[in-house]
Amino acid sequence: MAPKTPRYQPYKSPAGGWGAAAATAKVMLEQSVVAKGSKALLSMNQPGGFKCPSCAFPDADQRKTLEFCENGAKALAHEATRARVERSFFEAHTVSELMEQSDYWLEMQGRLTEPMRYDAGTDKYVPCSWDEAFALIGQHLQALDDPNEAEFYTSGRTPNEAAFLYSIFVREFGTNNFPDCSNMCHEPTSRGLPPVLGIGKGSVILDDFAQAEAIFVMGQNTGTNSPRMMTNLVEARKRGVPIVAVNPMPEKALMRFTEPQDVVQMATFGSTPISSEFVHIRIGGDLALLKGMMKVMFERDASGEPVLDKDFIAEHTTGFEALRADVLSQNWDEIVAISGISEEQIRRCADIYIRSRATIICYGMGLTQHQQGSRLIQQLANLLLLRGNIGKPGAGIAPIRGHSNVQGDRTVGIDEKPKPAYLDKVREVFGFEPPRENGHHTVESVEAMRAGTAKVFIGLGGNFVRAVPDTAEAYAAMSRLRLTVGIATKLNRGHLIHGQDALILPVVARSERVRTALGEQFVTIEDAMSNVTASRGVLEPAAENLMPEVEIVCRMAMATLPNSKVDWARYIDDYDAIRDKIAEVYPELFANFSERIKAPHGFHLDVPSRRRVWKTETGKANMLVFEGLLVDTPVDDPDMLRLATVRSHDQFNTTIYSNSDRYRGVYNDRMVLFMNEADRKARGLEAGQKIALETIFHDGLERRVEGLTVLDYAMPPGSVAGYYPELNPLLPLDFHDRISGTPAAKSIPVRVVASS
Ligand SMILES: Nc1nc2c(c(=O)[nH]1)N[C@H]1C(S)=C(S)[C@@H](COP(=O)(O)OP(=O)(O)OC[C@H]3O[C@@H](n4cnc5c(=O)[nH]c(N)nc54)[C@H](O)[C@@H]3O)O[C@H]1N2
Ligand SMILES: Nc1nc2c(c(=O)[nH]1)N[C@H]1C(S)=C(S)[C@@H](COP(=O)(O)OP(=O)(O)OC[C@H]3O[C@@H](n4cnc5c(=O)[nH]c(N)nc54)[C@H](O)[C@@H]3O)O[C@H]1N2
Ligand SMILES: [Mo]
Repeated sequence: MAPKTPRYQPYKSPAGGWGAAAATAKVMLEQSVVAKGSKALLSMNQPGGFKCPSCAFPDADQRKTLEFCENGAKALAHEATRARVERSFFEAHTVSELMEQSDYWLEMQGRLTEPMRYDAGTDKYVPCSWDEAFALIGQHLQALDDPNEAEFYTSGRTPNEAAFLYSIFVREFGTNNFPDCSNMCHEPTSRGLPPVLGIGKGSVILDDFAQAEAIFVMGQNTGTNSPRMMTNLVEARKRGVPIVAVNPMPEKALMRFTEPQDVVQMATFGSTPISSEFVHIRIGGDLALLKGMMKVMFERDASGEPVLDKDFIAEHTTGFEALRADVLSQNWDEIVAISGISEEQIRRCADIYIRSRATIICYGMGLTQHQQGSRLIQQLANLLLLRGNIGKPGAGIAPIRGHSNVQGDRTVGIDEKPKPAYLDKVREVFGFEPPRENGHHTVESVEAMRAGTAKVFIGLGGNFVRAVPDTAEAYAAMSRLRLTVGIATKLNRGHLIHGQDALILPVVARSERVRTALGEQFVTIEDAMSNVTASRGVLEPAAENLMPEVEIVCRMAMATLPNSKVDWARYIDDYDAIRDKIAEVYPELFANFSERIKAPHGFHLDVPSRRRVWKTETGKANMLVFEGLLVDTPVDDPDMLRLATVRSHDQFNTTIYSNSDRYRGVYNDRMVLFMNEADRKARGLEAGQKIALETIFHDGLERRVEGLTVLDYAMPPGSVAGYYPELNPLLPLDFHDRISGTPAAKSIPVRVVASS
């Protein structure tokens, strides 16, 4: 494939619309799946069909006959692709040769077809039998001196049934080392919210969007990363609901959107303006904005206006006085300087918030991926609590999760810090003693690999080494392991960075049928609004020799734990039996799981904060104080820029669908840096010039990425953006939120240096 010429040209049309329709058709053609893909799309997110493998946004009960978006279609087309990676492919390329190829190229080779084992003699992956693969895993795990020398990663596409069994297998084996993609994602939600609201999940359901009187979308690129949510935003705007978008990038779909499924709008080239208020925040400025809004509220309250929900505050919360004192002690000059937002606009945002009787705040990685991400989310909750906006119709906190089942995986046991009550249940239900000490989250697992204390890595999905910070060090650390295992649909970099022994184990994908000795099985997933639904693939598996993830987990367990107390053989075939065990371990959430899941749209897991029941130590919602206005440690360097690493419109995390990002006007290039014109000129740079970036960090390690093209873009001063994962070499492993362990991928302190 000859590289196409880069082109930079602002996108003039509204987001969505014919551009989205055309992109959907294009990807179906590219992957040669027009007929098969179109048929599958009809079943996507419909009762009896499968759940979209892309994002975690819920589907509507009664909305549309088609319930998918452009990016869901891309995810499906890439999963259903005709391209295959067969043994002849591995025969033709050494692993070192494959390392020279781009992530995009690797992705485009297609679906994995059979288990492969690394052969050091030839530096190639060679075919192996499933029995051989599991025996190798068993041998390596049994040979460890301590079960804590193994790291068991999960990526959020894994369904509940496989994730639950994996959590049981790993605990019976003897460790809580569960690094998870969530550790890089919404962990600040999972760890930050429980002390405040008693649960680390959102309190909103889809129906709330129809009743909201104001919606804030903070640090989230809706039109790209959860496009089905655009329907809710469009509906809200048509009702005249104000939408406030808070983002350092003027993301296209947050400005204007054409609903591809709105026949009239499509035919008339119409569109709906989305944000009524665009808040062009500086990177890391959200805490100052939130405190500014609260300050306005406290000031207006002091002058006798009824802007606070005092009954709610008195009955349901603690910490109000301390919060007020902290917020009132902040001064406007600093609030304005740090947020980059004028006092006038902050007052306007506060006014929108005060006028609304029911407000939803949605947020994404722009808020979580900061050094104080968890505490920032806590302040967002405070803002909602001040007007009783949790636990009433049309209001609430809405973390927009990433992977389609990332929330479910956590619910069913993928947790490196398990609660004693849960461990007691596991012991009671399965009859073994699970380990009690905390295990590793993602950053800690990389640290263990670097230190040489980790010896085995098993990746249930995902592309760990490409997703984590400090790419080069992570590669080196992974390469020292004794065994690496990638359980995957597609070939990725994580399979090329391998231990002394290495396996690639290909799985049946979400859109494909799972057949066992007991007939066709289905799996379940939990969306970002706590709905659990069934997912039944409709396509034939991509190859004969693929294995369902559930079976892979069971067979790893059988090979590793010959004296296991768990009836693994049964679960290979009977997914209802797995669900019965989930119900036993989580009686409050999953009682009668096998029955309730039969409802066409599944069921909603209880979220106590929706009922204004606070499972905190005080039994109330606790307004916690976070002093100051900074979510990232200040850097004393006048040249410093804050770099946010973001997703393009044409990627799913480390999977690159194309090298273009049409809404941001970038074609055939991912090595770009979005920069404010004044910042560029101040550095004496020309637009289009190639530069390098260097991280400003205190550990003495040089972190540099070469060959980035500077593009003039409407970024706030001092804020720049570029693409993940290409810029991960700039993200220091130690640059993370201490509460959640989440790398601060949105606020890397960098400086521009000449490209060598
Ligand atoms: N098509 C597609 N869908 C996806 C994914 C994908 O890669 N592709 N990934 C999935 C996953 S795992 C996740 S977690 C989600 C991610 O979805 P998002 O949360 O939308 O993730 P990002 O694209 O990383 O960036 C979010 C936004 O944060 C903004 N931002 C950066 N810094 C700041 C800041 O300091 N303050 C504020 N307010 N905003 C800031 C960026 O400009 C960007 O618009 O999407 C999921 N869905
Ligand atoms: N700098 C920077 N780093 C980041 C982020 C950022 O914004 N900036 N975002 C972080 C976030 S939010 C996340 S969630 C992580 C993502 O980290 P991961 O979840 O580890 O990465 P993905 O790219 O989603 O994983 C893609 C791979 O999953 C495999 N796969 C796909 N479908 C299936 C399936 O059904 N089953 C199995 N077993 N495998 C499958 C395919 O082989 C594919 O190559 O990255 C994090 N890293
Ligand atoms: Mo994520």
